[in-house]
Amino acid sequence: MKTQSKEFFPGVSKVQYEGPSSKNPLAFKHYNPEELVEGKPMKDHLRFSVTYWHTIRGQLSDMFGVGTAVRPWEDGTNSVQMAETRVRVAFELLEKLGAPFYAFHDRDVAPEGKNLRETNKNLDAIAKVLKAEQKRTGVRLLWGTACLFAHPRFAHGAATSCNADVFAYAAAQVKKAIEVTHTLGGAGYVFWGGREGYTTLLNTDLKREMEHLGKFLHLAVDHKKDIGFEGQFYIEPKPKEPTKHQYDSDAAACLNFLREYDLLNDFKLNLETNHATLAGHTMQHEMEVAIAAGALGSVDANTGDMLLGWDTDQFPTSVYLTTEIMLCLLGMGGLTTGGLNFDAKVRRESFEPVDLFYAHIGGMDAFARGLKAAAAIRKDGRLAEFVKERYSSWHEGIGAKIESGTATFKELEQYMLKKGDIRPNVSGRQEFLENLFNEFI
Ligand code: XUL
Ligand code: CO
Repeated sequence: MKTQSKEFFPGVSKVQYEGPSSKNPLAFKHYNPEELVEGKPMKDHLRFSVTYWHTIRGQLSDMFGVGTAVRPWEDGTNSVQMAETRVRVAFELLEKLGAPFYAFHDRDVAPEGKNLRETNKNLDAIAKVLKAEQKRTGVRLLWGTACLFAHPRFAHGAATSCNADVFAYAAAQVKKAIEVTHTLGGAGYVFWGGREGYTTLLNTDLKREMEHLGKFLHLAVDHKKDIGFEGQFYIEPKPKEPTKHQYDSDAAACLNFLREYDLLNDFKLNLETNHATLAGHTMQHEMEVAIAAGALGSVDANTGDMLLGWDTDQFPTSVYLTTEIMLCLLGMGGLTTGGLNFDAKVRRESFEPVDLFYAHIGGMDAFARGLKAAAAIRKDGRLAEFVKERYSSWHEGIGAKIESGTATFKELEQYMLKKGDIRPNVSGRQEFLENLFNEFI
């Protein structure tokens, strides 16, 4: 393997922390990797990850026009040689950003061959280069996944396709993708069911398709155990796009699915902010639902545009949003195998290579601020105290009795008959709490 001395981002050196007063657009103002927050370095709280599909492969095309991305290293092919060059591009960017992780779909990193055998060979060849670059830089794989949605063979879905051969192809592809993820020491593996859903129920046997998906995931768990892969499996919910209705539509639907098919012990959720928006939820809602089930695993850190009803995958810049996310994460004791994976792309108008740096630096700084704000809210304690106090009627007397499971309907009726009636006696204080939250932003 020849070593490449060529620099792909010549105008950018290693991004440094310069503090809040810096005016350098290629410096961190808030993300200071080694700075301790609640006794832990920021980098370990945040576990930032760069996505290969957007950052390295994204061409910035949309429904109305071709890609605008200027990427001087691209030679116009999707050859294995080109794929190798892209690995060098990716790791230069990762190193310069100081991002500890990356994530990919199999087809992002290596080209599809003329059949599965050749495709697997291509993937193996690139996996070797990825491994060498991981070793050279210390960057790790947050998770791998398989692209089961771009190729025409998946038009009707993958695990939920009407065609059993497609299920078999998808199984073979996921088997290989898990193996490559394992070889690269991946901390996890994601299942996002790109086309696992339907566009019309007129042609769809919903029950059968869901059962097939359950079976598929069980087979994946079996294979994971067979090869000794200890990374975490995740499901990534999304309600629509590309199908009209995706089976993994939101956190609650995923949890129900996992419970119904006896998969809850083997999967956690990878929650994406823009998907929460599309589902009509806030990210905080999705996170609380997953945390309540002990199933929040990782975060695809992006954001949508409130005026657009599709998955715009923008870089997160709202400190309010990142504070909410970090409050949830700190509250659950932090990320373990998961990370903050920037499943985000620069705008079609932001087509220069340097824009990739501005975007990531902005996202990392926004999360660093969110982390600090969330830690300050926790240290202050008033918010947590308010919530605790709001439920104080459950701490003793009849509330404690109900919670401990010893009260009966009969007894509760007796209790209320004696008491007569009740009136709301505590304000929800939403506005007060919103003001309190803003004190820390
Ligand atoms: C698509 C999406 C995916 C998954 C991985 O909306 O979020 O990129 O994160 O397949
Ligand atoms: Co995603």
